[in-house]
Amino acid sequence: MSATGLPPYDDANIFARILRGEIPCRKIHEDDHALAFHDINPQAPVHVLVIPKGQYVSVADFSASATDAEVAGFWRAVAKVAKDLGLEQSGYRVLTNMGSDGGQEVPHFHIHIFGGRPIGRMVP
Ligand code: D5M
Repeated sequence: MSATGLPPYDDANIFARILRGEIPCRKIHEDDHALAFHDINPQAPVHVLVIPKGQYVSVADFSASATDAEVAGFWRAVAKVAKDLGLEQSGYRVLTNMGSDGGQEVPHFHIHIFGGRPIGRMVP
């Protein structure tokens, strides 16, 4: 655990490797604060991941440690990607998993965007 009580960032995680260009991704968007790419195991016709460029483990770490510019830039990128993918009119879902109970597999904060069909009510 780090001083915040959250786990330390592991820069060997798969999204860190994508950010460093060590492994490929199907990129949709990139700017100063965010990278968006298609999920390798899509759960909907559109299933995209948006990740911050900074090293944050989870939404808790991002919220505690990112600058206001990073937070704003990241969320603007999420909305822009959904809009650019044509999801705004029909709608979409954004979701993040945090920690073991949340089912988080990759320890680099990321938002899932699901769309392209009715996603339905979310129940665990
Ligand atoms: O979800 C982690 C997500 O990351 C899961 O939907 C698969 C996806 N994933 C894993 N590796 C890759 C690569 N290499 N490219 C694209 N997508 C990937 P979580 O919220 O952590 O459970």
